[in-house]
Amino acid sequence: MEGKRFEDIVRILIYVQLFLTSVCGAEYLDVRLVNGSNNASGRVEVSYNGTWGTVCDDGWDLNDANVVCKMLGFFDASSAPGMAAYGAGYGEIHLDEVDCTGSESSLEDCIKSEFGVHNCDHSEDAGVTCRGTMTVCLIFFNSTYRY
Ligand SMILES: [Ca+2]
Ligand SMILES: [Ca+2]
Repeated sequence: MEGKRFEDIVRILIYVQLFLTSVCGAEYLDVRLVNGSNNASGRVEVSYNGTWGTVCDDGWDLNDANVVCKMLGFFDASSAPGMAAYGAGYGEIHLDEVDCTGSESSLEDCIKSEFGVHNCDHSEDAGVTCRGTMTVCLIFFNSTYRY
């Protein structure tokens, strides 16, 4: 009886985790927004091999921005400014020619260049403005992925 109840609880927790992962877009590629006026906007940076780098604005549009915002626990994006709208980054440019449909749960799942392959400079860094905080997702991220 005790063992059965424990199994049920574990099963429910696994379902909850799977549900939140699909709804919230939790993924393993780390993404952050830099230099925005709040935590919902900024220059898009992704971590690859332990190094933060930027994303080129070639082909950057709202579909791509939607994926970034979902990864961060927001509902979607309201804009996808390019041309270093949130300031030019430095160091690596990790991604170029990003071509998401908008339904992917991670930039990794989108059509795009190989990491580090690009014809850009930092004056073309991509940005996003996100909207619609999904509180349940933020709690989930904070407890599962961020710390
Ligand atoms: Ca695109
Ligand atoms: Ca390009």
